[in-house]
Amino acid sequence: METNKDRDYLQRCFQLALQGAGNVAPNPMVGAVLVYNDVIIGEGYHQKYGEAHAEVNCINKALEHHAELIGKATLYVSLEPCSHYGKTPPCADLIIRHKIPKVVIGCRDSFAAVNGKGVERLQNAGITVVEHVLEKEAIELNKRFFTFHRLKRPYIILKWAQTRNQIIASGTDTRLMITSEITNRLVHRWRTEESAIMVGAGTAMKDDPLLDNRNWYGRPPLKIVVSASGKLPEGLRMFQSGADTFIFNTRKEEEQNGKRFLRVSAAQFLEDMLNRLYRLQVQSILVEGGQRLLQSFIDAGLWDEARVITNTVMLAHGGLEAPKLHRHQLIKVQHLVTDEIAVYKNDKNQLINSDGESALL
Ligand code: AOF
Ligand code: ZN
Repeated sequence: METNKDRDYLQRCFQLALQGAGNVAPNPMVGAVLVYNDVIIGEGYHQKYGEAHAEVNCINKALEHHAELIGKATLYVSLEPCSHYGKTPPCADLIIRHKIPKVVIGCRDSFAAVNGKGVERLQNAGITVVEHVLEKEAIELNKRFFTFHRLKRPYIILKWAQTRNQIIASGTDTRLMITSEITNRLVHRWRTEESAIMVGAGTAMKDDPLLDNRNWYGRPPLKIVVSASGKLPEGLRMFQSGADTFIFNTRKEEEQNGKRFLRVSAAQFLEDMLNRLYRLQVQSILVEGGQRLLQSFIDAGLWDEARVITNTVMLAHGGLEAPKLHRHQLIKVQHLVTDEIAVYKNDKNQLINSDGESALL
């Protein structure tokens, strides 16, 4: 049976897990705490892709000062401990070796190599496993990871900024700046949290964006441009900065001074592109425009989340209208200076449906 304390300790696991945001993909974010007699004796989280898992860091911390208590403690982990040899050895074996008698987990790991086998291994060793504690929250925490494995494509976040009368761009060749300086920073944070940023060729040329995360701390995301012809001016600012750039096009497959051209079919552009990104382990993308690209993701039902920034400005006429969402659900609204930020989810692709059931179970 789970208790309120179990939920509190798992909440702590979530807080810890989030410290890994932006650094662990395509792995999930995971946090762990070891508790003896209602006192936390060790904490840890998965800090970086390819490095130690949460359980390892947590147990190592406890070993520093409370080694003698580990065999009597309860381990809380936001995700089922792994049972496979990946870049690191199985966490389940480590838990067994340290004779930890009880493990409380948020949700199972849907990665095929684990998926229930971690729990089974612990139980076979006589360990008490309590499951499904704050399960919905645990799934939501790793919405990118679970969507990636369930749908075999990246988690797709659409983002655009619009005026009060839903105009997203000027009708001319000039760039329309809608959001406040502080919202621009937030967008840089969003970029840091995803594996890649994507724009269409029109936006790449009209706005000439740097497509980086210079106003936030963290790893720069991969840059992706969608351009049927694959023809883009050499002088674009995004080509001057560091991170890798992919150009999805229908003509060529080659690599040229740090730019990687990936060829996809014209008839199945989006599907092919997402399939390639899945195979390249790109776990999530932030699609930042333009209007046509955003609308094509929406019309194909290929999106998970939309973040719509609306400013108080009204633009009289001549602008390009914002994309239109179908089958969406408003999740939250937040205000930042003169901007309103609304987050919508795609009704169809929810990991947790409106009855509170998980699509993963
Ligand atoms: C855990 N704890 O903190 C994480 C887990 O290549 P590896 O060894 O890093 O394994 C990656 C897989 O391990 C990843 O796909 C996911 O299934 C699981 N991640 N498991 O027990 C952790 N990050
Ligand atoms: Zn592990």
